[in-house]
Amino acid sequence: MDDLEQRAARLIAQARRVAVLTGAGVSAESGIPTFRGMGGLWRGRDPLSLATPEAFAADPALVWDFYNWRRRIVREAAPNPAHRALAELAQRVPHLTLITQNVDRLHQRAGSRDVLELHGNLDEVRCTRCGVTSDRANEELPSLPHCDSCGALVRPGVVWFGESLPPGIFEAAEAAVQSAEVFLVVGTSAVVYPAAGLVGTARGGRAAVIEINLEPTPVSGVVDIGLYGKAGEIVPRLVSA
Ligand code: BJW
Ligand code: ZN
Repeated sequence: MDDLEQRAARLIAQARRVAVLTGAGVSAESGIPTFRGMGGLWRGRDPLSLATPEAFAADPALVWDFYNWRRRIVREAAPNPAHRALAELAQRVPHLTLITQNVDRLHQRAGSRDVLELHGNLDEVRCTRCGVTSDRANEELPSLPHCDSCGALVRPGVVWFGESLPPGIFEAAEAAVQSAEVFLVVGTSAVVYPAAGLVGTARGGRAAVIEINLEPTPVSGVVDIGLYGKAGEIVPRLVSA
């Protein structure tokens, strides 16, 4: 552990309130493609262009094929040391709030409880007509899955660009970041709002911000400590120190 990591580990060890924000990078070592960077294309398309209500309206079967492909990857994946270390950290810190942009539920599978899912998850689907939500985890879904209650087309239970976040979730995340002494920002490119804005929220409060990422991001200039390398290596070191 170098000096910076030691400083970060000390801050975490002394904190009573810790907030954590994770992004796709925390699941990369579980074999789940990230959105930007190494993720690349899916059938020649930019994955981000499929994460919109417009794409779903234009070609729901294409968008469902994309989500069904990802549901399969996630089903076959397992939490990695970063997920497990964050679940363990929650046992040690008096108040820890885990906020994630990820839809893969690997934090929950690693043992984290009360995770604030800013962008929904891949397990649930929502009816486009009656709005009923149902859990279809571990199920192989067709290209055009239908609602058990009314028969209309269902959509993935995730948050696409231009859509609002699930009610109350972002407010809870902001409150946790405002009262935190340490805010860990792990494996996110920090370009998608409002999630990325939580770093500004932390700066307005009293939290020391620690970023962990393979490389610097747009928020690196305002964090207190930047640790650059693999989350699956750095996070466990910080937690066990
Ligand atoms: C590693 C690693 C390893 C790799 N170890 N690290 C203010 C300003 C500008 C724009 C807006 C704004 N407010 C709102 C907007 C519009 C928009 C937005 O932010 N656009 C920007 C792109 C400019 N935001 C929205 O539309 C949001 N809604 C909203 O604001 O509602 C209010 C509203 C309504 C109507 C009109 C206007 C406002 C909703 C955003 C929803 C985002 N949805 C997605 C898809 C979810 C479903 C799905 O999974 O398919 O969420 S997009 C995608 O990006 C996904 C992710 O959660 C999100 C963030 O990505 P993330 O997690 O950071 O991943 P990557 O791939 O970007 O980065 C991975 C990182 O890991 C990299 O940095 C690597 O280096 C690192 N890494 N391996 C450590 N081993
Ligand atoms: Zn329905």
